[in-house]
Amino acid sequence: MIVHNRIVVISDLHLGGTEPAPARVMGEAKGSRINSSYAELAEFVDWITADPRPTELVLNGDIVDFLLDDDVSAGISFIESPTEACARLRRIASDCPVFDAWGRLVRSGVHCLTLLIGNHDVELSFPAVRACFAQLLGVSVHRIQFVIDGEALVRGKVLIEHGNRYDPWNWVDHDGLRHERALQSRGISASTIAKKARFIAPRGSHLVTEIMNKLKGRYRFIDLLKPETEATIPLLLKIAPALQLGIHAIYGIPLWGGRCVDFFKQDENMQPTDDRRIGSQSSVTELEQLMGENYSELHWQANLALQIDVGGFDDLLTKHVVRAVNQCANVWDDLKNALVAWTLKKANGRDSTIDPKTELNSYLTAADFLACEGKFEVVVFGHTHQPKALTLPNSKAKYLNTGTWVDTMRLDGLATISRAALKPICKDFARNHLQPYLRRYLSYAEILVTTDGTTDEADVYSFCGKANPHEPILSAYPWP
Ligand SMILES: [Mn+2]
Repeated sequence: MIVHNRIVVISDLHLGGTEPAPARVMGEAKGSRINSSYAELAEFVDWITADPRPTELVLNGDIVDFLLDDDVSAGISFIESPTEACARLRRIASDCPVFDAWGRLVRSGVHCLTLLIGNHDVELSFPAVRACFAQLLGVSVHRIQFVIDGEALVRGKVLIEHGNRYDPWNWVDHDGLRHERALQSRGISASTIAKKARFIAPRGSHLVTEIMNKLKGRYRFIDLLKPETEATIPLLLKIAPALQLGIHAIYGIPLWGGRCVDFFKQDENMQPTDDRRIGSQSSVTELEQLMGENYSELHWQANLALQIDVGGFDDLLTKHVVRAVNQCANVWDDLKNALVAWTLKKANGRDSTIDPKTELNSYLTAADFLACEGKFEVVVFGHTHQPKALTLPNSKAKYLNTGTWVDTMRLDGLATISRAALKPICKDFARNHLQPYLRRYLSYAEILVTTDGTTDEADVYSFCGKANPHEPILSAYPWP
């Protein structure tokens, strides 16, 4: 009889924030939570626990979300104090039944739990936060495996990682993070580290805390739309053109600390050529594409600000982003609605990422290269929030993406409908009446590895309740 090790992978749970309350003022949305599937997730974990086959449940990054903040003025892209990060984790767990379910899984003695770090939960790598996580599960920290420092997880011929390593907006400086942790473990405050050596959160994190969180009260759809770069940034610029300089400044973040002055480069296999550097080789072209003709003027202004004051990032944000955010809270009208919708339409028209059989080139190329180099049969990523299952062109290995458990808006239909038909949709967006557009694809990968390391089965499914756990990838919950 062939003995299998069963691996189940989920990612991008983004647990945290407070539950959205019904709007008191028309259109104003309260509550920052984006995952409304807490109960379903707990049911899913209990479904695994009840299975007699020993299973490793892998939480493949962005498990909790330290960037989801109801205090939008805070703008904290990285919680450097372990005490505060623990307090935040406890608050996230306080109304989340999933922590108890994970505890039951580990205490079963049959199954085990492994966590990888993503880009919204880097604080989970802190020793104190790992201990706190285990305490919340009611188990010893030694019974949970934490994969940190940018390592990938390998099980036989299966490679698992979050996937943000191939995303110039969300690449994490794990060396900087490790340095802060080394000090923390000795009880030394991070504030004693020279500014040059400090960990800097990825630019994508700053985009969330400095801009998106601040706009979310007015435009709740902002962090439910994917893909982030291709849809969200053009959309932000349509809502508030004055945000351009702020977005430019955020894109330049790797340069601000004065440490990472060299650009991060990806080789032809989309691998970072030097893991210690951040930035993007293609930053200029990419920004030109996103921002259009005003780019050179912005570039000049931002560089001037940099020369005047290396620590001038806060200033730039205060002057340009905060003002733009305040302005756009008052200038919403039908014309803007239409523009927003047309932007979405364009973004979605270009966007083949909705198809579970296609993947963005950077992830596809990176995964194919990894499979060839390491002779892997299966490569599993998360991060993009788009579930996938396809065969990689060169290696012929399987590529799985575990998608997300957060609420999702897929506006694929907009690409074909008339401008007139867009009007009621725009109105719904303006009023934060999003219920008709929200979908939940509770996706997971299930992989069977034989004792000699080869894979027998590897696929992505949607969980639609214990009675319907193995539904096709894009089956939305609730299952009919
Ligand atoms: Mn991510």
